[in-house]
Amino acid sequence: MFLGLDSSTQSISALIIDPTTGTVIADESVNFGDDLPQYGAPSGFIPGGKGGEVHSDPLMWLDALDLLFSKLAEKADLSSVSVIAGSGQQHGSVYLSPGFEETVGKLDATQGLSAQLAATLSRPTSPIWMDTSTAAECAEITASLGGSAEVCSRSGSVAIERFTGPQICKFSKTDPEGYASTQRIHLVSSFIASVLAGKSLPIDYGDGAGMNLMNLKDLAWDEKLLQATAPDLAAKLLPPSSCLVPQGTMSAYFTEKYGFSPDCKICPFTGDNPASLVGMGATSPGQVVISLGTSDTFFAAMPEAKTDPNGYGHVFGNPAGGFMSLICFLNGSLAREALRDELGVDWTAFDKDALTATSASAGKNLTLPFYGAEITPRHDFGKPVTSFSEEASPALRIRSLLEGQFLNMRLNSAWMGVTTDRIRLTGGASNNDGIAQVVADVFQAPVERFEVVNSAALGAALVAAAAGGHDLVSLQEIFCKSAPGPLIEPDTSLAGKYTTALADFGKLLQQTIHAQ
Ligand code: XUL
Repeated sequence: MFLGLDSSTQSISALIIDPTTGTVIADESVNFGDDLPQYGAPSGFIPGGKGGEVHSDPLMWLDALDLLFSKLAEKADLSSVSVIAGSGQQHGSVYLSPGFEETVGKLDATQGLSAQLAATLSRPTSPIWMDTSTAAECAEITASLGGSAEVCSRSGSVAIERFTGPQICKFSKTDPEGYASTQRIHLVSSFIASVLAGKSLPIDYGDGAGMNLMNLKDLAWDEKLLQATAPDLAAKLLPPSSCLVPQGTMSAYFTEKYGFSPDCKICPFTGDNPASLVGMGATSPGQVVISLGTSDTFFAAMPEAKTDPNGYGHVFGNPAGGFMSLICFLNGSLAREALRDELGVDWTAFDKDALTATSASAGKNLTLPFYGAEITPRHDFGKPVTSFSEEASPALRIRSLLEGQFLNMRLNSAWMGVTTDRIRLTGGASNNDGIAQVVADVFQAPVERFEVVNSAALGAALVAAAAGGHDLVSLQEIFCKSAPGPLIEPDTSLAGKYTTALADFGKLLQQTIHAQ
């Protein structure tokens, strides 16, 4: 059996699969806020951070790991787990003193993890992906590399506040002593993997690409980026590695305490987005995942490392090999809800019948669907911009907003150079037939609904099974099932209209950005 673990912002989850029967044997989760209220982090991070700082307590993650395994041991025989793989919320970092390496290798199973490892933290808290406090460091790194384009072409992203490099840079400047006493820097993912293995395991290519430090060409730490970020940084990082190759075995602490086998192998952990790519069955180029949530995200596999010339999208390693993109759109459900409220309608106005009634106008009326600041494209629009009069009927305005959202997605994912063969749609709004049809029509690709509750933990379990000799693509065919219901086919008669609309949308976008 194979175990996948995901350490996310609000919880840590584990899922055990049996690939021979294609079943999930057990799954368990610990919610940081509910199960560990003593940390005062109801949403998984320490509230009240100043100047955009968002940190978490790594000891909370350790207590959660103990709790998770004690619950899981009641449900399953953990001695039959042969490989563990995992993922973590991306970008978050853990800072460790020289004592870590020694302590983590000889933990006492009669005590807890947090009590024994607390003294090995050289920084008591960990900045996580929600942190936006490093604008100055991003500017510095960008300037020393000679511009955003250079940072992006090397690392896969322009310098981004939440990415680990700028966070490390800030720590080294604000607490030089704390930084100097740091022997090892881990991501959330590699920290958890290292605790399991009882020794530091490397950061993987998937999560490593979310640091503004790894060069996509050779998958190694980039000398110039390291130098621009902080002194002696190379020595604090292990060389990046594939998450498919186990690099350790379960430490005695876990074998004694929870009954794992000493032969249980541990893979380097990856990021939650790369793991989700696996859990959504989308590691082969052509399969695109669109998640419709508060913000919308678009992620997809790419055979080679291409980077977004505009610097909006990110490139991470694909656990199956090659690369993946992750593109976030802030104006997702928030924009759909804003229009719904503005028009005083309910979601039935977004239904398939309501939208089909206006399909003759497909692509005719353009809306830049941004109710405030957007990151793709990076601009504060203030309010939506339309190419038509505000008097347009509610039905036309809804069609136009949705088309605008997905034209923007199509436009800003074109740099990947991958043909969209099939879209896997997930997240709250994916249940809406009207919205799903507009996605299919704008992209001219069939849409499949996907309901995976914890795609990162499932993806990690599949990585563990692949590391144990199973074929990753076959595993995805077995475990990554679409929701019941037919495939939503695109209306191919609209293809030409959307090609024209895409060009017009791009022009309106440029005009608006330059005029504002
Ligand atoms: C990706 C990102 C988030 C975290 C959430 O760049 O910041 O998706 O990985 O866990």
